Amino acid sequence: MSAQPQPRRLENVQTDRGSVPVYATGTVEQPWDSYSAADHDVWRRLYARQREILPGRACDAFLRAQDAMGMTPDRIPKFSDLNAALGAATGWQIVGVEGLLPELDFFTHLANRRFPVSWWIRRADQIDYIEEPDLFHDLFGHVPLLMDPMFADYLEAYGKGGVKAHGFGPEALMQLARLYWYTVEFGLIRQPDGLRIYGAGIVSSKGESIHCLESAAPNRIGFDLERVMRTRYRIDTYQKTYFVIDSFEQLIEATLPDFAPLYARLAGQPEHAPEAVLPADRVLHAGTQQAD
Ligand code: HBI
Ligand code: FE
Repeated sequence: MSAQPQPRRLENVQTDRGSVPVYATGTVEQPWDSYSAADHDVWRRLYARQREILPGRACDAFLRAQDAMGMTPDRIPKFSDLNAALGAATGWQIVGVEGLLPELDFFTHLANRRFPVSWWIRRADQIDYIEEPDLFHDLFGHVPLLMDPMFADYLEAYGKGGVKAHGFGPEALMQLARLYWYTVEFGLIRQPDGLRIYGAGIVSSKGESIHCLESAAPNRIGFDLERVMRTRYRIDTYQKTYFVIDSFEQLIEATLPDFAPLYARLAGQPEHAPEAVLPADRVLHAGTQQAD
């Protein structure tokens, strides 16, 4: 049985991720007592499955933080418990929401060190894939790195940049959405002992956790802010390109400067296809783009 009621759908908006539903805004108290045994079981199965494959694939900071904040497979965590650990580590808080928020609401939460988490979890028949961010994706995928001081600062700076970008129009917002996609959702990081995952869209997916590191198909390219902001992305397949950072410090350094001159420079410049490899790229791996 799924968690009820389902979020209230307000409208659909067109983005380069396709048509995306926007839900009722506002934060909600996590209705923890209303989770069914089946809901807890979905959490348990997903948690166990990911933690089995993530050592040696997810970055050390992610795995360490997950343990430090007390996430376990036993049951769906209480937001209030996680908030105690988060607050002490970096001052971030999670707030319950119905689902996707309008961009400005989302950015405003991040700018104030609040991360919106869907309160409901997917059904058992959606274990492998769900289009909308549910509690497992948000909590398991996004929340652990909020314990990391550098990543915590990056996400706040991103939110502040997003609030400002609203004054620059749809092109700037699309470029910022690409930055989010290729870092927070699908980013890879270079550790001394090899490439690792930090993106929430990857660590919450078994298939992509393996594909992004082990498949010859996708490109793996050194992170460059302007390159990323010009690159379209796919929402219907594994990524064609992963961008690799050297440290979370690199991300915060790239994101702190005012983006206004950047938007001016990028205006009217051609976009890059999701699978493009360019002469100026720092190529770690040029993908075959063949199914494997
Ligand atoms: N809302 N709850 C929620 N979670 C997201 O990840 C999210 C969102 N609204 C907008 C949004 N992401 C995207 O526009 C990002 O590109 C910023
Ligand atoms: Fe996400």
